[in-house]
Amino acid sequence: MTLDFTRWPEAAARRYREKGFWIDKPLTRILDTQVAARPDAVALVCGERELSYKEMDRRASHLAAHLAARGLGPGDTALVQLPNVAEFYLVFFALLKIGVAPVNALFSHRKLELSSYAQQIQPRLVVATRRHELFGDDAFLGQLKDISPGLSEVLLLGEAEPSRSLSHALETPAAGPVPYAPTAADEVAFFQLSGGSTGTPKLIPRTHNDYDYSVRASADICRLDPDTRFLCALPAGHNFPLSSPGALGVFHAGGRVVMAASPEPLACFALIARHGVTMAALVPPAVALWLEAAPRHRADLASLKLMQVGGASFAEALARRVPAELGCALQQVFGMAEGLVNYTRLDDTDDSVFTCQGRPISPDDEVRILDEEGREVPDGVPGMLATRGPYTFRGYYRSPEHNARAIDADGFYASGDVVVRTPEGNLRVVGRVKDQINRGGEKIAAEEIEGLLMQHPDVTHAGLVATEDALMGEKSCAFLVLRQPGVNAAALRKHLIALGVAEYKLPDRFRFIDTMPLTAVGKIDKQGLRNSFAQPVASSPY
Ligand code: OOB
Repeated sequence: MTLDFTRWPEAAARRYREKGFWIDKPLTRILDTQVAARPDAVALVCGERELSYKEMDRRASHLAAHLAARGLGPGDTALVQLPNVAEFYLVFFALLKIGVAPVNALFSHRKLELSSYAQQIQPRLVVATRRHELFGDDAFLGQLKDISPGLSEVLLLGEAEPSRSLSHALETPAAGPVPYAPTAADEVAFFQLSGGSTGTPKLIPRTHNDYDYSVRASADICRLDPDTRFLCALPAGHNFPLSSPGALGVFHAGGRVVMAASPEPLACFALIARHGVTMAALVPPAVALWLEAAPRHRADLASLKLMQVGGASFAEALARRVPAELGCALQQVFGMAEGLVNYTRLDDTDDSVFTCQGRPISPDDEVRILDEEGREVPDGVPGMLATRGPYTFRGYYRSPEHNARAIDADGFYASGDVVVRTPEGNLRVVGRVKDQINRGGEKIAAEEIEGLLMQHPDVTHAGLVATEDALMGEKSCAFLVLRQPGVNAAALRKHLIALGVAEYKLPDRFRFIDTMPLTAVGKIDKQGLRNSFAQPVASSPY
């Protein structure tokens, strides 16, 4: 059994193999290689726990056998929601071993996001923690079962009942031999989450071949080696800390991943000092907090050699402070869960590193920068980024309508970013055409929130736009036209929370207006809304 997804055309796949990008090995080879090469080296540090490669593999194998014995295998999917704990990688490798493709939901995701993912992948397995509000009792699990009738296995962290305890399944060897194997390397290994600009969050099938290439090539570009100690402080499942080069790149190189619950500076500084962390990956607002706290803790940061920053625009003024104030090199990373990742290189000039977001991983990453008519623009002129390549997907999972818009006839994915190419071949992100708010690296699809606001009986029109914010880069503001006066910001927040949307997607501000400005074609005039944000609005309750 295999999952249906949009494959690369044969000719492209052949070329990627010939060039050695696709090596036809499952992602489990990352772990297998290290179990053979350095079984006792520490792979993972989480709190007081240290796991060697051998121990990581042993636990993942126990879980793999446990699930395979229950009939899970290729063609099946899993919905996984874990915080930054060692179990995240153990579960990830266990599922790869048996060919079950997971969606790794963010810990901040709530009922709406998880239900939508379950709807789309129809999971047979849910892995979660009792510590999350949705899994404190079994009510939501019941709802998931209604959405996905084939859901037969649940494994929870913090669960007392052994048959549903994730820890128990990781620690307990199978009673007898159980056969299992990963899916073929050109099949779906797992699903990445799209930041999205549509009403429902979309899923991105990633194959072993394409993802493994991005991991290997990223590890090379960032010069990872067995001495690398990587602080994983962003959500572990996000494409940046997972594969750019992220934890998988570090495992590939035989290094060590140190897990942090969040990017909060003081806890991270203590981890850096204690474990000799050499590399960290952060979003811009977290770097700002680190810069603020660093002067009082400079000694803690002595081992840090490389700070990667990505996920959202990083102001040049902050970028310039990183080497001097954190005592390490800076690397900018402009990537996307759909594939393409750009890095400034470690030997680039200071000016490039401070002002650019880097260049693609692969010589076969094709990047077109297009004007409104779809013509390529010259270097130095801003245009919309479209890309295809050996690790850029060819279509969202089961979303033919959206794919028709996001991917052109030649297979180029339009990321919705406005970029400029410099004469040196570096990209600079200068804007965005997709209807998305980038709240410090966390992406909010305007359409999704507008749809939820419109579900309130008193709302007739809703428009969500980005507003500037000194720390977060962007925050969100909802403009609303009401059927009748009365409902206020607090009531609308409550409405959204009750619908079960992740908290980071709640509008930071609400503005009430009499009429919604429209464009000539009758769409909400987002630019008009953004412009009016700067001016006080007469009917605002503030
Ligand atoms: C990363 O992935 P996603 O899927 O959460 O978000 C992708 C979008 C990009 O299309 C762009 O709009 C924005 O996030 N973005 C940046 C950026 N890095 C990402 N905008 C400006 N400057 C940057 N450096 O965010 C992601 C995936 C892998 C590695 C790094 C980031």
